[in-house]
Amino acid sequence: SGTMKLSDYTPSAFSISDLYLEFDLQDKETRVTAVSQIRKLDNSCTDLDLDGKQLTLKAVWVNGIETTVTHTEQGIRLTDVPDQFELKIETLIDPVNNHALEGLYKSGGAFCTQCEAQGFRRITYFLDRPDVMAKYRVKLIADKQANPYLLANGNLIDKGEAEQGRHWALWEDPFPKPCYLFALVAGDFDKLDDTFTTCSGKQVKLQLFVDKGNVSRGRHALDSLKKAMAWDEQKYGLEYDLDIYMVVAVDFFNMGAMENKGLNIFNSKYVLADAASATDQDYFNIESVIAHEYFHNWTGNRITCRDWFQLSLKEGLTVFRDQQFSADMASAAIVRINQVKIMREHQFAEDSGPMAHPIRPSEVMEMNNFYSVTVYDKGAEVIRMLHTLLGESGFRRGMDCYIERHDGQAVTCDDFVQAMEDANQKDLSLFRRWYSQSGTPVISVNCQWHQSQQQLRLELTQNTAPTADQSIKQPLHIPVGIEIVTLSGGEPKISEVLSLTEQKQTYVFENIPSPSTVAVLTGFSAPAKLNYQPAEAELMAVILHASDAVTRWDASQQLISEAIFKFSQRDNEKELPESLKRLFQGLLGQAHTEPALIAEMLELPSFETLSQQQEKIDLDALLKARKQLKALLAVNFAEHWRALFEKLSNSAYSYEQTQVERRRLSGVCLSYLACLDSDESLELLQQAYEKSDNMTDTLAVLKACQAENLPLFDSLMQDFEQKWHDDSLVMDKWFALHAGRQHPQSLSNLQLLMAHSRYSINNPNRVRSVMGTFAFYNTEGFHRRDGSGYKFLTDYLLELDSVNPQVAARLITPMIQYAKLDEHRQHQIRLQLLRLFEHKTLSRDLYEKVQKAL
Ligand code: BAL
Ligand code: ZN
Repeated sequence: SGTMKLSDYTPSAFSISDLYLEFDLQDKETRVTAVSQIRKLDNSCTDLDLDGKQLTLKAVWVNGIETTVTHTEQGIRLTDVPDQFELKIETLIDPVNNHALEGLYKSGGAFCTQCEAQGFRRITYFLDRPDVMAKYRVKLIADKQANPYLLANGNLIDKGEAEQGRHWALWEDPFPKPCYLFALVAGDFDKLDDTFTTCSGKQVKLQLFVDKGNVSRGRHALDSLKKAMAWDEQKYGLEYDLDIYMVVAVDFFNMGAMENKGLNIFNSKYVLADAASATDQDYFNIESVIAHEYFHNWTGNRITCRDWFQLSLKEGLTVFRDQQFSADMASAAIVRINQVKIMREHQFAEDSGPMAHPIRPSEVMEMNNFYSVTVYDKGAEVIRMLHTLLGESGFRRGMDCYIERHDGQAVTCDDFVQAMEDANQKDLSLFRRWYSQSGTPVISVNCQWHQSQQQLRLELTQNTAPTADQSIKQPLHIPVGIEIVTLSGGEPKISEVLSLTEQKQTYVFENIPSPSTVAVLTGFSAPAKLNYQPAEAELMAVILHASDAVTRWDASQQLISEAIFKFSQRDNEKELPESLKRLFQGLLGQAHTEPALIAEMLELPSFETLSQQQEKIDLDALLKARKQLKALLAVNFAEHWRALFEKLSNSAYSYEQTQVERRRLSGVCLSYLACLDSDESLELLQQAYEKSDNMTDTLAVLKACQAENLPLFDSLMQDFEQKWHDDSLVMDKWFALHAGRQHPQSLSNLQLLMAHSRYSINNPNRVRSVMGTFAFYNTEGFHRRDGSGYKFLTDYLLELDSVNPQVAARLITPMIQYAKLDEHRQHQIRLQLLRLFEHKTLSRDLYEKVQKAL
């Protein structure tokens, strides 16, 4: 029902060159007047169909003459329209009661908008599709006292006073844009001002709007913006194109942020930071999201998508660009490791579940469901592979060609690959399959060193299992990074990228005189899984001697994973394997040299990552095994954790790389120390909490106590709540810590959280911190054998779906990815999915997922 297909795309029969919008902003009854200049492109077409949703239509005029229209499923139809005409439409909308947070709504005291993907149709009747690009003029009229700031895209060209304490502002955006990039904001804020001088000497005004009283928390975002602007000029030669760039932080927002032309709207979580209230991770995320939205100005806004199936054209590319930026700002290896974790924990799960789709989906019921980790993160991996295959300068040539060729257009993923191909005279026809084929390829590795021939033979076989959306799979063009490492650590060291294009290929490396092994898929050179079990000694050699940090991390994670899997197959394992003893001994010994990398290597792979390595999981055994191993490592190295922790204390907080790395490692030490059931370690945790001058260290203590369910957790959390109960963003951390806690009463705890005065089902950040954390990360609680965790989520989804379907559809993810679980749990889940399925008024968002999961 209502499925859209990529293959059904047809160009619009009408174009709209100019749009004048007037908003008479009132809480419950905002009057919107839209005047479009329309031209018929397809002369055989007599009727004009416009999209519209939840609008009250007042009147329609064609060339000044009032006209009647018919209402359709999608909106309205005008029949027998002229070849060229002015269309004026007046509608009423209700921002205060818009809790779906799409279109125009109120966030706290401010009016704001979210139009991507299809929110503009909730503002006026329009051709709500990205290939219809118009020039906008926007007039806002509102009460002056409540809304001293009236903002829209582009440049402010006029303003004035109106009757009854109202005022108005007129904005003009010189660049034609699709309606999903339209934005307005009206409200009262504190403002931070800055300027950026572009490479051609143009002065750009930068303005950051935050809730009153939050000025001191906006500095980091503004500094990040300037870094991003400079980076895009230097790296890609891309300069900002308007005289003003505005960022507004709002508290009610479905996504992270939105790249509206010249007027970004952000979830306040990705803007506000200071040492006391934000963690290092928050600082990192802010820098990365600010950059992401800024980079969209070229990859997304100047060149946009022809249709929504092409979403990865702008998102995959822009995520790749923000990853490159982050790697340049911080530690490249750590940034990469964290991206690999996201792929393995979330994208692999999506690709093997009922919502599997290629990075360019071919069928969509609800577009909001395709703002996915596949389109974004796998999309970025596909761009990264192009970068690997073409090299830094080849990729830049391709980007230059893409921008020169398509500036001002709405294009396809294929246009992008074509530009890369043409700029480099390289055949990418096989590579294009990454855009149309879903699923995670598995690369099986057979590696043998032959002493007599001094040869290393490597046989690679690729295979992609059928996915829910596609049964037949073909070989892909996979760049496979390899590093040959001698077991002794001596020469030769060989690193290269192999181009695997067939199902099976053999590679022979000559002149390898000593016993050697090979690390495969180094740097996560492709979004693939490996079927490869090197011997322990080989993994150890890679961990010790490989030149690439990500490769060393990966090998250590594999060694640890195998120990966990072995533990999970036996009952009460009490002995730490020798290999792990040696690994941890070695890592702890060199911890001071690369603290962040060592922190990553010392941390056990997550439950989600472990699950993705197995066909079927014994959830209880796997959780238990992971815990047992952690406890053994804690006890075995108790003195090391303590000594290392003491050495890592920092001076006064600053968000600066060496400090960040030390805090990261110190947090890992705490997580092991919390496993030691001793007065001494409790004392240490308590002191660490009291001594902390920043949120990173504070949260590390709380997380450590939470993970081990220490009684200390309760008293610290009470203290934390007293200190922060007026600060919603910090309270989200408090909510998440409680919601993620394993506890026999975890469900009644959730109920208490949702009755808390700071909780609101209308705020997506609150919902995500409580129900999101529970469903995604409280594995014990959510997957209780009696099914009560599934029922709890389902009850909540039924309520949330009528408020905010987009957020509801995100929260259901852990419940539809159930194929690896035991039969009993699968059955419990299906019962709940059926309840949803039979619900009469289920949103399209949830319906699409539930129906595919059943
Ligand atoms: N375009 C939606 C938010 C983002 O990806 O930037
Ligand atoms: Zn984006």
